[in-house]
Order: sequence, then structure tokens, then C-alpha cells
Amino acid sequence: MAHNETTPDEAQFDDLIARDERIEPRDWMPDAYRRTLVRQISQHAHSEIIGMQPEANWITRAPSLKRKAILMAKVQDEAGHGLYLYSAAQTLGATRDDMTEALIAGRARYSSIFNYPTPTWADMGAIGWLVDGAAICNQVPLCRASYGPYARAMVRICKEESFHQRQGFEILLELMRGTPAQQRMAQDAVDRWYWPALQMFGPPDDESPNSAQSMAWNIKRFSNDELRQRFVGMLVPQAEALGVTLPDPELRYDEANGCYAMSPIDWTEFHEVLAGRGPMNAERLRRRREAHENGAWVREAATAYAAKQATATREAA
Ligand code: BYC
Repeated sequence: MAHNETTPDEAQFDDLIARDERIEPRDWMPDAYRRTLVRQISQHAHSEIIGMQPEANWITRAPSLKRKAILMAKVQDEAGHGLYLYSAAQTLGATRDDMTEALIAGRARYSSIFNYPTPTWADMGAIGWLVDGAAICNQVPLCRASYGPYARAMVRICKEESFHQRQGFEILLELMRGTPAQQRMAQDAVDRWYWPALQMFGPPDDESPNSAQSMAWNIKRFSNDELRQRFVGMLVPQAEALGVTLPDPELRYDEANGCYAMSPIDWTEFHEVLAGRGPMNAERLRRRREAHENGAWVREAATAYAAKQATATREAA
């Protein structure tokens, strides 16, 4: 076959993408498309699972029974998101064991944001407001991603993220209506989480190796910088309503080009965190490994039960 000739499978794939329709697990797809999806979806799943840790740190210390119940529900939602996403990656042929092994061996990426500590209760507010807020901006367009199982998982995840964002906003609102010490605690948490939240959207567009191809495949619908701009635009009026200051003296809306002007983002810090040298990277992985080892008996029991069921089914047939 001539080098640039398209096979019928490829033509059908290209046609589905051109018509902005969904690719399903049964459909033929280029290897690179499959690999990109496994990469992004598994990273996303790992982020949800590691993302349980900074907040789990506060479950036993939440300031009231009601706050504890809400926080537990949120952390459980994140476990659920991880499971939907691992399942979506499995439809592409990735195995759960391989993905888990890559994570605990420190070979897999997960969002940079979860490598920062949560020293105060206000961090629960800042995570909900800023981290879940950034997640919503990034993930609502993913509900239209071209790969069906990923897009469908995102619909449910985004609904739950909206609740998470509101609960974070409400924690900060209550602190800002409290004593001067509570107000300072809220502002301090916002100061610490603001810049790492902006980094969640990934490197600037001209340094984002995956964006162009992912956008051509209708996986990503907006570039990293476009989503970062959209996020800042969402935060400005909400910060005003809360009475907190966003920690960027250069932040202002530029009427001329319709964008927010902002101070430069510290990409050195971002790359340090990605290289495993953030404040909490080692602790997050240590805790994940420990949880995996402690859960070995559950996996063994489930495997033994499945084998027993299979024998019973065979014998009944
Ligand atoms: N952290 O070419 P680029 C949550 C990597 S969980 C770490 O722009 P892409 C929540 C990137 O992977 C939220 N790594 O990549 C949970 C790539 O590395 P590789 C998680 C990052 O994929 C609990 C390299 O940098 N959300 O909401 O086109 C509690 C070059 O980047 C980061 C998702 O995962 C980062 N921040 O775009 C509360 C959303 N940024 O793989 C909340 C799904 C970039 O080439 N993912 N990298 O070695 C995405 O939308 C995209 O993957 C990204 C990056 C926008 C993150």
C-alpha cells in the first residue's frame, strides 16, 4: 500500500472525529490515540486517588459532625471518580494492576496540586474552592471528549465536583464571616493554593507537547492557557464575594485583548513537583503504597470468592 493511503478503518475513525461523534471501545482507533487516552485517563484516575489524601488528613479533625460528614462524602466521591476513570482506561486495554503498579512504583504522573500540605482547616475551603474549581473548568469540556467512556464518566464527575466546589466556597465564606484570626487563616490558605491551582492546567501552550494532537482528536477542546484564563475569570468575582484577595498584584482585566494580565507563573516550581521534588510527593507515594499493602487481604479474598463462584457456576452447568 502507498505510504499515505488511508485504510477503511482509518477513514472511518477520521470521519467520526470530523463529524464530532464518539469513538467507542469496539471501534478501531490509531495506537497513538489509544496511548494518549490511556495516559490522560490513568493520570486523571491517579489524581483522584492521591487527591483523597490531603483532605483525608482533616476528617478526624473537622470542626463539627456536620463538617466531618460532608468531608467524608467528598473524599468518598473522589474514590468513586478514580474507579470510573480506571474503568474507562480498562476499556482501552490497560489493566488495573499495571496502572496501580506504575503509580506505587513512582512511574506514573498525577496532578501536581496534590503534593502540597494541608496544615489548617481553611485548606479544606481553599481546596474545594480553588482545586475543585480548576477541575470543573478543565473537566466540563472533557464531557465532550471524543472517547465515549471517558466523556460519560466526566458527566457524573463534573456534577459531583460542583458540589465539592460549593462546599469549599462555603467553608471559606464562614471563615471570612468569623473572627480576624479565622479571616487570616482563610486568606493564608488562598495565598498558598492560588498559584499551584493555576498550574493544574498544565504548561503554557507553547510548551505543551500533547495539546495540538489532543485537540485535533477532540479529546481536549481548549488549550491549557485558555482554560487558565477562564478559571481566573471565574475566580475574580467569587473572591470579591468572599472578601479574599487573590495573591497577584499584577492581576487585572485587559479590555484591549479581553484577557486577564497576570504575574508570571513559577514554572520552575511546577517542574520540580513533576520531578517528584514537591513538598509532599514522597509522603503521598509512601501512604499510597502502604494503603495498597494493607489492602492485599481484600484483593486475595475477592479473588478467592470469584474462583469459588466460577467453580459453582461450572458445576451447576
Ligand atoms: N500535574 O502536553 P501537556 C481533581 C504533564 S483531580 C502533573 O499540556 P496534556 C480532584 C502532562 O501529563 C484533577 N502533570 O499534557 C481530585 C504531560 O506529561 P506526559 C486532575 C502535569 O495531557 C481530588 C506534560 O506535563 N485532572 O480534580 O495535553 C480532590 C506536558 O503537558 C500537569 C485531570 O487529570 C499537572 N498539573 O494536558 C479534588 C484532568 N499538567 O504525560 C480535586 C485530565 C501537565 O507527557 N487531564 N502535566 O509525561 C488533562 O486535562 C490534561 O492531561 C492536562 C495536561 C491539562 C492536565
